Amino acid sequence: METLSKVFEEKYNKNVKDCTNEEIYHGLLAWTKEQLKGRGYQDGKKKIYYISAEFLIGKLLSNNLINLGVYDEVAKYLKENGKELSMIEEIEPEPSLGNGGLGRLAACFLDSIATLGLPGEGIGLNYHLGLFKQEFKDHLQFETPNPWIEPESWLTDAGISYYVPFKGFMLKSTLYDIDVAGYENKAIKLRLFDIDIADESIVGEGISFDKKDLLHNLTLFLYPDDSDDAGRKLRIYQQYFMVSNAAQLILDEATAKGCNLHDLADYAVIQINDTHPSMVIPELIRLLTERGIEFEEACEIVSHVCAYTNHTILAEALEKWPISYLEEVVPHLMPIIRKLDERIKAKYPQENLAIIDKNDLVHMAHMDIHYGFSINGVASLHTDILKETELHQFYEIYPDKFNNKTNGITFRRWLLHCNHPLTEYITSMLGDGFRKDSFELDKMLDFKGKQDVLANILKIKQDAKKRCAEFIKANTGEEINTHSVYDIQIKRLHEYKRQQLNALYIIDRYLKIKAGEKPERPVTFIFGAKAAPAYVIAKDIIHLILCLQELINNDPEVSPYMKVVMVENYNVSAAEKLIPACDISEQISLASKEASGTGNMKFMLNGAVTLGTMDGANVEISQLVGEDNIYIFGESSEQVIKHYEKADYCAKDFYDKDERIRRAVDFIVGKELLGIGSEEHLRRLHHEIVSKDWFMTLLDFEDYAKVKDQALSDYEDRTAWAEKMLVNIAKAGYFSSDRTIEEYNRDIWHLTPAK
Ligand code: NBG
Repeated sequence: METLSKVFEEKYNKNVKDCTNEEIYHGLLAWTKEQLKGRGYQDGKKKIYYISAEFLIGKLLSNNLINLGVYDEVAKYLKENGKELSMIEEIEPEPSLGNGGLGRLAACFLDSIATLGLPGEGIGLNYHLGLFKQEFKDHLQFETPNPWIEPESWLTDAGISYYVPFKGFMLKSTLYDIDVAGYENKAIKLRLFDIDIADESIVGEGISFDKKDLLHNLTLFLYPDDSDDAGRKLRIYQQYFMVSNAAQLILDEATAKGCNLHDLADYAVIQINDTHPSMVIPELIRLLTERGIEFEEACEIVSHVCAYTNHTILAEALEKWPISYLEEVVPHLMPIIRKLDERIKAKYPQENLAIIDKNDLVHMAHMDIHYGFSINGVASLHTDILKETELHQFYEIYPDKFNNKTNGITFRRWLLHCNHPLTEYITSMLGDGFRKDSFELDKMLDFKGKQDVLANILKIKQDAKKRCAEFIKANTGEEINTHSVYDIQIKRLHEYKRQQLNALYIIDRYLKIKAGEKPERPVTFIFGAKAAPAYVIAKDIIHLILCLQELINNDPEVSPYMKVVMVENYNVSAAEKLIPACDISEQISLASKEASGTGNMKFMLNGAVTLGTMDGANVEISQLVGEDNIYIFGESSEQVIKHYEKADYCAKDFYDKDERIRRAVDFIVGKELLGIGSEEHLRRLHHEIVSKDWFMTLLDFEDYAKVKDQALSDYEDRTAWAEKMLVNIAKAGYFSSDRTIEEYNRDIWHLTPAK
């Protein structure tokens, strides 16, 4: 800790004892960056380039200290000097460079790539103001900028620039790097491209700005509102800026290592994370042909370099860009995309395989599948659905390209960092082998039935609930009962994830309590979610939850038995505080719609029991823990897919014939909530649920309520519940992102790990 002490002396001319927490944070930041550099970087002939529009990295200080193996030492040193590392962590701003699972997965993957010693880097954009910061006012979501880049930050100017051509102008990039330490291993880089002339002062009220002012807005926000043409075009500008920089960097790095371009696949493999980076395919072909390679060969080369991951079957996320947009933004790519399409049409004339369809839309995923060598889904059920339904026509012509890579999470952040007491307890039971080999957690099963162990697990959960209650108090102002059941649903707000189903259950329970049915133990229903700024119904659902929070928590007849809290500005840091405290993990998407889910894995690892549908990775969780240790409800994905095919689901039928459902749904527009909230929002949501309900909330309501009641009643047998917690923790080993990345490497990337 001598070098660290020196930092404070040199930087502030002070002893650490006399530094403020801000000064200590900045001192630690500088010191940690030095340590990271000192570690060196993973290297090798061939490298994985993980290109992603999102990297939801979270705060970095503690994680870096853990991966550098100095966390305990630093914490101790600070404590001896009267300082608390956990307070210092609070000072770090959290970058919001992602929406949800897709971006967080990318961050977990970087941690695992580094930990496994694989040469690689992440490539994305340096959004100055992130996604947005969420604020609640009048029970509604408002968006404000979320600046995170301070004069001293984790970013380092890499001294690398490229020119990116657009129609009529060029933009010069600047590259910033963030080092990502492997756990007890060398580092890799997250490389974020930016423009120097980005100008935050063009942002007006909320997050509004001139979407056409490209010279100044290009890297301000992640996914600007795509509800209008200007917003959608800005997205294409961003995507092309990202991949053109990436392609130039990749070719430069490869040639510097001796690549002659013909053998690019020996030097580089690109993972295309959803369709946002798909233009890297025509861009690489363009750059290769500029450097003298024939078009046909360029196609061949690129087809051996690019691999595509699909993260959703929702049509809205499978990007299809009108030719006219691409002509306007990147006209130089269009001739290439047309040729790529003609080559396919010559071989496969079927319309549903085309890159350019008859409405002049360019299907980005189709381009990835034809011109990539691998396509993977992110959980076993999801991959099956891609093969059998969603992308079946492609599976028929390219069966060998399809493979599954069930998602994972980094245990360094989602156990070691966010739950020190549980980590220490597991270590005391098993030793610390599980930190590197997550499957060792399985050995916890040997402690099944051991009363002292079960009691300790319950105690650790109880302490986590106390800490979480403090966080909730600070965030929402609400006091919650730490002996209540913590039932948590935290994830992006989307109708398919069905936060509205949870809300209907809450209403149903409220009505029962009002009618005199007093439950044995209180429940706290905890939500956290951002809604996309232009997603009207998602915002209406937030409105409903916030109105319920107000109504229920202020009703002295009901609030002793239940409370509702919606955490404001849900982000990675909030997740780290909520997940260790959770009893029941809500994973209630409509079966077939959640590609994988990764929150479900974080919860089980921290000893929560899942209440969920047979969707995404829930299926694999249920297979691993067995039916006694999970609560499954709802229609299966096959049944749901059939409902869609036959178009035979009618929400109104459920509403008409089921009194209980009707009462809960009508409560949305009853006098209690109308007295609190906005009639416009509540009526629109009510109408949506009764007359559309695209994601079949009412179909699963009865079963959901039944199974949830069962879980709540089982919770009362504390020993039996602790046993479920233990099995969930023990079986979480499979969901380490180290396992996922090993599989990517074994089946797709074929890199040699550094020693
Ligand atoms: C999300 C899915 C999740 C999945 C993550 C990571 C998108 C487009 N997809 O189910 O909805 O866990 O990707 O794969 O964000």
